[in-house]
Amino acid sequence: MRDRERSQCVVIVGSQWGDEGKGKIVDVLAEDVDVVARYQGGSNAGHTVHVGEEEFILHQIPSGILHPRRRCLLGNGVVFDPFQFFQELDALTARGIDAEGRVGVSGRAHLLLSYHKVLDRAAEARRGAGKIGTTGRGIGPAYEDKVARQGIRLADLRDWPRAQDALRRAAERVNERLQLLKSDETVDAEALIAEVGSIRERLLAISVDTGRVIHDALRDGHKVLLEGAQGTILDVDHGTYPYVTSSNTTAGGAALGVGIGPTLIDDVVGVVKAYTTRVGEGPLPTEFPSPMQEQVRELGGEYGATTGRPRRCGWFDAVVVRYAARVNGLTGLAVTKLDVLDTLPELKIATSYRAEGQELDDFPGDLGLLEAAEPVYETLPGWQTSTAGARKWDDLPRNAQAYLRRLSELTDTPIWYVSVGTRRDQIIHVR
Ligand code: 2SA
Ligand code: GDP
Ligand code: MG
Repeated sequence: MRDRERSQCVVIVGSQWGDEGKGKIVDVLAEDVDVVARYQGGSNAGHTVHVGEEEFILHQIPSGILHPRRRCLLGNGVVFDPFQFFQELDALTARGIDAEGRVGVSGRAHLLLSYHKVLDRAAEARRGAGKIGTTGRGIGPAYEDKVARQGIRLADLRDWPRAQDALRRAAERVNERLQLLKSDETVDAEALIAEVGSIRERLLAISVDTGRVIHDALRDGHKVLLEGAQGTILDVDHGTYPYVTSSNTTAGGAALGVGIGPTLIDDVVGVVKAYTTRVGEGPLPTEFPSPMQEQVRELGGEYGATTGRPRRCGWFDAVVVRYAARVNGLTGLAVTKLDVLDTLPELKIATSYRAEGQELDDFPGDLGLLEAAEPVYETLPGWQTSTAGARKWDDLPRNAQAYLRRLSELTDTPIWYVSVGTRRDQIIHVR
């Protein structure tokens, strides 16, 4: 039995298609940690945290920020949108959260600038019916620049004349690309330079070596959470490519994305909804038909926390979560939104898929096979009682316990936390 109380460095990873409630779980666990760091993604993320009557939706700032004194970092694996970040920071300050002195961004993080968003929208328009359904936050183009070795990192702003040259070259390149994409938009190099110049000093002041900060914190006996964004099935390597985001969302990306060695990680907590949702295009084998689709969307308030788009909903898919357990090396699960299922008379769980005459018990990498996949379901009785007030395992109705036990068995992962509402206190620590 792992002694999770003694773990110093824990990854919190989305284990479906994102929006599993990572923000809520990070906020709950941040009670007991010193540093929270994001390791990938950017302002495409929408992590919701409720404190008392107030709701906060965090896009780039880690979900530990609502606890006083926690150090909140954005690692090198993040594509960093400085304007959105300062907006978020200023909005927190205006709401009485003293955040400014507690945030740091890796100097090695790539900047995501306005032209990345222009390119994101133009590329989606060009894809037409084959669109990915991106958030339009510039994520794909920013990672493209990074991998093509033409990005601009936060630390690159220190040498301002050189950075200005890089911005001029970027504007030229982007304008060529926009023409190819048949977009009417253009980027003005001097306006871009003025824009970046206006925040340069403020940016350089928050630049840190996140790997060093985390390494030293761990050495000094402090606790660290590495907060994933999106989810396993949106990982650029392990997800439903090309219907994915452009980063490694999985736990392997955590060490890489903040700059520590993987041997420093003690535990990996997979956050899963008690059912399934996805926002954007691409296969979703257990998707509900109408009107169940709309019913669960309303019960769960399933709308994008960044774009407001309706999320697609479906039954819990144990094939997905079993795969996520393996790919991430999950040591425990946090099951969220159990309360959303409170009124349903019966519940289904997909235990395998049938496709092209075969039974698949593992999540296929072949998109065609996945698109053809018909889930094989197991049906369990519902509990039709409110779980919102449950604070320990024994408070849960027997059928809810049986449902959770079955999720754990099918995914071969112990359940460590069960969330039964949006509030901080609506959490069960399963012992
Ligand atoms: P992108 O913008 O290039 O990362 O989009 C690529 C795919 O990744 C999906 N994606 C997300 N899926 C779930 N939640 C995300 N964050 C927001 C939220 C989404 C929103 O918290 O609700 O508000 O729409 C997120 N970010 C990216 C995206 O839908 C594409 O399928
Ligand atoms: P994240 O991206 O993984 O942080 O998740 P989001 O914030 O995008 O979406 C999760 C939504 O579910 C948010 O609106 C949360 O407030 C809400 N939520 C989280 N946990 C629970 C829960 O246990 N019950 C209910 N009803 N809502 C929850
Ligand atoms: Mg979200």
